[in-house]
Amino acid sequence: MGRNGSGVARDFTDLHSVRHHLISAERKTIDYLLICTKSTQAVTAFTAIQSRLNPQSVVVCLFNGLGAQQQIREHAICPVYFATTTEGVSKIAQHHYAYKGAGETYIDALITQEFTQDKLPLLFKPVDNIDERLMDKLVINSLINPLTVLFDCKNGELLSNPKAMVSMHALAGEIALWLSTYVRSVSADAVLNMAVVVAQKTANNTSSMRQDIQQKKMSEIDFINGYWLSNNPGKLILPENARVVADVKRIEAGGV
Ligand code: KPL
Repeated sequence: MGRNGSGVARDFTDLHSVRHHLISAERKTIDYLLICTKSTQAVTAFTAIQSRLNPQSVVVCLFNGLGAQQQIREHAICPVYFATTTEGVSKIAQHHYAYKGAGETYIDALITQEFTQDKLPLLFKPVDNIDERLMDKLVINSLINPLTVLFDCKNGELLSNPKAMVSMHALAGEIALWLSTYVRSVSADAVLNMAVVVAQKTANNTSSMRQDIQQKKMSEIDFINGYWLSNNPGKLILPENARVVADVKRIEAGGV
């Protein structure tokens, strides 16, 4: 689905460098809708296509960040399931994307109310704790993505940059405080470790946020670090998150 809900032809190059031409079928009613836009565009894309859903349709939200999933669920007339993925794609030209590496894709196990496990696409691994996994992904994206923009580097390069690591430690401390206050007790070291492991595994990746900035697109910063700031009823002090949000927005607006 295009960002405005339109059907757009796209090219896709797989891991074996084979190029596929994909054309979306224009049918009136949508049975299964997979939303994998940017989180900044998910609600707009859903709203544009919503009239083609019926109560028997099934929607799956598959994008980074947190916040937009809940808004879509509140507006939908059909079941909405949450999923998260570490599959990687990169845009290599207008309407041409390349698969950059296999990751894991988890989906709320409640999806098995709609499909028996053998009918579920193999890509999806049903899990009982999707909310926790979405939160873990948010933690990882909060510690890696904005810093790759601010230090203009690949994921792995953060680990050898002392200034980036000072910031990553500070973000880990604030996010551990947020999680321990609102969800479950967790140490700053445990939070930091989650991001370090992923930065090592994806060392050669350009994070999705850095790609957005390089392509002069709006970043997902409000749905990533911004999430901790806007879901903070106890008014915890989170200055490093506030700083990276402001700095990424300044760069996004064309500043340095
Ligand atoms: O999800 C990612 C992203 O770039 O959005 C990570 C895990 C950081 C990999 O690049």
